[in-house]
Amino acid sequence: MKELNKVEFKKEVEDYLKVLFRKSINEADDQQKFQAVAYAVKDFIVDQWMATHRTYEEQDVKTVYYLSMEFLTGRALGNIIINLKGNQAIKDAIEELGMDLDVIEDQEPDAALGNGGLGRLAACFLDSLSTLGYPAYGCGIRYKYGMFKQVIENGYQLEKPDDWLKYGNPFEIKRPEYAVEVKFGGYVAIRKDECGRDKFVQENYQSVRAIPYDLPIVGYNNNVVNTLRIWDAEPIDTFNLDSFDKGDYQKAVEQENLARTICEVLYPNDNHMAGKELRLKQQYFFVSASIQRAVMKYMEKHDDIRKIHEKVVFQLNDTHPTVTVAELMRILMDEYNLSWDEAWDVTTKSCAYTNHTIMSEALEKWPLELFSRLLPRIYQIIEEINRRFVLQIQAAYPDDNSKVEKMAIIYDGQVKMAHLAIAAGFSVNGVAKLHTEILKHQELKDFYEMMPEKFNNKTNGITQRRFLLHGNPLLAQWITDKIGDDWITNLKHINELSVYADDELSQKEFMNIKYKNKVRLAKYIKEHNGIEVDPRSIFDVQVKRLHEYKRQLLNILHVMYLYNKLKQNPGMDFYPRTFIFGAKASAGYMRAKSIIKLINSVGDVINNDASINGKIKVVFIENYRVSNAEIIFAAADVSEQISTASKEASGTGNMKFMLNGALTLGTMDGANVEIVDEVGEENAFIFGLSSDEVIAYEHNGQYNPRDIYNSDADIRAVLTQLVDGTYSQGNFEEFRDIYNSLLDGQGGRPDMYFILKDFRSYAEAQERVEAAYKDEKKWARSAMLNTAKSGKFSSDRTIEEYAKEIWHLDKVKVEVTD
Ligand code: 26W
Repeated sequence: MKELNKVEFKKEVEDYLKVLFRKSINEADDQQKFQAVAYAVKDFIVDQWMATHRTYEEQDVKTVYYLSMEFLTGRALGNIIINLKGNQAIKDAIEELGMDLDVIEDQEPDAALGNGGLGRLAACFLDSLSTLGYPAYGCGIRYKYGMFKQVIENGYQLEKPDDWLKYGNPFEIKRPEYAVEVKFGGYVAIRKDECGRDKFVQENYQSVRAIPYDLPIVGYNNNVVNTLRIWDAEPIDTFNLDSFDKGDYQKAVEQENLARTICEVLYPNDNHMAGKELRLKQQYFFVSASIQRAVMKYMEKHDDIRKIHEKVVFQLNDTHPTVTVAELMRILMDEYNLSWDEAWDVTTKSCAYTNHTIMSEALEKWPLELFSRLLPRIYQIIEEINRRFVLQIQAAYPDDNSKVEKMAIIYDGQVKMAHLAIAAGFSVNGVAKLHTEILKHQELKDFYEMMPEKFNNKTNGITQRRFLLHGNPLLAQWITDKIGDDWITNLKHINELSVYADDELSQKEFMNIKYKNKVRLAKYIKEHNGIEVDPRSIFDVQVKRLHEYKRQLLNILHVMYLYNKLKQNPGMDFYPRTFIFGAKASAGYMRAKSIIKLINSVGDVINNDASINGKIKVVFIENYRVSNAEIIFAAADVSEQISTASKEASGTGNMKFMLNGALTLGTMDGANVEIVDEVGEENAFIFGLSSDEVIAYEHNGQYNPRDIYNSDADIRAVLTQLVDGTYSQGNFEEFRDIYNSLLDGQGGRPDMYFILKDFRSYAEAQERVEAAYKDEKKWARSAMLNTAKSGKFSSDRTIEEYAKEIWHLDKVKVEVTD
């Protein structure tokens, strides 16, 4: 690794301030200083970036293209610095320039090009790919506005635009030389080519120019810099007089508008398919651009397109990029003259699909009318894929007509993207053991029975470099002092901490670091919420997207229940607790927004009730995002992972908490199951229905929350408080919808997510949490063991599995020559 030279670096920062802003250090503001530092860092990595790509070309490596609508990368500067092992040199340089690295890092807006789990997973995967030395491109969209900024006003969520590119992005490089054209609409005509063959050509279409921007993904201490390539759209030509003459004025305007709108904004829906035309345009836009470029790049160095799968593999991050299948077929047949069978052979050897959710409202299905109008050639190809797939189903199940109904790609007037991905992909994976089992035996049962060899599990992971080394520097240093720094690139080593779990001095040190991190978070909360919280209280944290299945409602109902108990019995034995929430609700998800309001309203009442002596505090952290997540995970005692069993595919927040020494309070859902396997049930708090029980109730309809309401006075009291104005200043209607959802269900099933059913079990688990926390040594031991046993949950492990079992990639070593 090239060493970072402090003196040179300082000069670079000063030069950039001059060149970019015509300012000296003393005149520049913090944002300008951040920009100058970022450019200086980019300067340093660009040699490695070039060397990486030179090495890839020389060795003619196989490359994975990770196609994703979302990359929730967060801030880049701090992460790049730690991956360069340049923390100290850069910190010193910056200090000598009279600046503070934390302040500089704080100037960078989060790149929030994602909603939640799926987008953040993609970002962790890129970090691991580079650190492990695997050749990879991330392919996505350069949204002008990322995930909205959440502002809480009066307890309500408001959405503000996230203008993350306002000051420009110092890390990106625009690559107009790689621009490609992407076509929409029109019709498909059959024309003769120069050799007299029939050709399918799209005519009378509208098109845009896709322009890539490259972002560096820096591996840890290994010279490897992969590329995250995000596409922007520009109008194909500027308005020319020709169009006027031809009377195409209208079309020229429409094309301009198309280019302007495609990359405007990230859809802020998590686990909910809205079915908007613009969303399908976004999908085809970035897929077509990425696949065109991948094919061109391959053909620059090879001559037989029939072998592209030997050098290229496309991983589809959920169904969002599934048009890849048809786009690749189109390019192979229409542009490279492959026959259907040849093209299908290549396509089915190069596409693999990851499923991230079983929530039925998340499944992507597009109306035929919309799909065929927007993507006429792609639609033709999907029709033919479907026709052949249906024949295959019929051949496999000649006596069972229901199979076609359940498995066809086109059915009921819709294109079913998951079915397309499964039919064409060579691999279908779930993201945690339990999730994969549910896919195989419930949701995708028919597909599994027909094509069992495609199905496999890849349990998710997270990068310890961002979520421990960067986010929790005190703990990171302590761990390194104890066991050395191998854990940074091989998290299995963190298990060596286990021997310290019973050592009282180590326990004290560990909890002392936790305390300091709680003080850091308390300061953040004071500054951002104006609420005073006691760092000695239990920090009980639930941060994730707001969704009914994630059951933030169970958490806050339990807070209401505890508060009632405390009011009834002020002298009761009660360990002070701070309940911390952070969650964005999709802008149109009314019930989710109402739950945010409830959390804030409950907080207002409880936090201002002097009679309980601050024993309970409720904090809603505004605008939860990657940058404040790092601070939150480091400070948590209790990790709330309380989804209705079977609904959370994996969860990844659960792993970040564990890594930072929080104890999981959770259901046997998603990766929680594997967390408990690793750390032991005695070091977690498990409660609630199992996934089998939930699924059984869903089938037999035998659950009636009214029975619980009628028989349990405490629950009844809490529910009544939703509609008697206790938390809404006398407004009985404010939380009526939440109340109804639990008891009436309005068309759907009442209490679909089994909140009342799991309530008692949850409350009892919470009692175990309190009892455990009171035993300081025992808690410290459990907390340390959580960190020690988190080795499995590194995204490095996950990526090794993908690389070996799905992608078949080789690792590359990169040398930088000056
Ligand atoms: C079409 C609308 C839409 C948008 C986003 C549907 C589905 C999604 C994502 C697949 C939702 C998502 O982020 N799923 C989460 O993926 C994580 C990474 O695998 C898992 O850890 C979470 O359990 C899962 O909810």
